[in-house]
Amino acid sequence: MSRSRQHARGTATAAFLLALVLVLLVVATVVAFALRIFPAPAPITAAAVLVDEQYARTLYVAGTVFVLAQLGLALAVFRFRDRGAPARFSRGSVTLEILWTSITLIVFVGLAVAGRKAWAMDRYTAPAADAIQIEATESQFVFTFRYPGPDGKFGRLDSKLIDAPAGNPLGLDPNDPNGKDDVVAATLTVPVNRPIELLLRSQDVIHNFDVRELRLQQDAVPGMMIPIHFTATKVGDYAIVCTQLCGLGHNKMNSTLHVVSAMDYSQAMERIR
Ligand SMILES: [Cu+2]
Repeated sequence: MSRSRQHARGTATAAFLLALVLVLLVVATVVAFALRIFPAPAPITAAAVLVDEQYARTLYVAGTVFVLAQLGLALAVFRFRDRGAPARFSRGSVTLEILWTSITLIVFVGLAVAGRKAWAMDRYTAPAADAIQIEATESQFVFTFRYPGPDGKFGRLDSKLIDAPAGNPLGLDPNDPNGKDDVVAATLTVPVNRPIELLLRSQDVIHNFDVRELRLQQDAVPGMMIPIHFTATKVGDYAIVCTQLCGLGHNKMNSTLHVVSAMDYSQAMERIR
């Protein structure tokens, strides 16, 4: 047997094994996603349902491309293996380059267009006129929520008055009548099926407000007041976490979103007042 024949047989095994590993990785990945081993918690807003639909669309498109590309790679690894002949150089194909670049462009623009409603509902649509305004202030490493009270007006804040140990973590000005009825709480309580406008602030570094069930995530930036809005449609307790690495205590920075009935909401407001 000539040396080149031995060589050809040897690379056939190696190429086959490499192609097989690729196919097995693809199968394992598809199975892991199909079985939904780590499912996201059920969405609790109409906007979150749209976000999930967009996620599924993106996953199916990207998943199909992934499977085709990896199987194509496995095929190429085996088919164009070393057969002992000198390698040929190819300059590629301009037609193919134009074709797959155009397809990629169409797919990406198409996905963006399909997801525009989900994005607009969260980001471009103003909150309903009767939305309840609640302020969310983040600091290392706590969330502090403030309700404007019966007058519907937030009192003035003064950073010089901030004194958490003395019970004034936000620096509420005691001389401002608008602030007299403001309610400050460590957790966020909202009535079910009511639009909520959350005003995000930060006292120190960049933090984040994230509730998985709302499919809503927004940074809180010092010096800015960033409004977000949502309407929770399911009573329950949901974790609020900070998803910006904001310091040593970041991993402990969390709070709870209580979505309660209208009656429980007014009772909760009475209790913390
Ligand atoms: Cu944080």
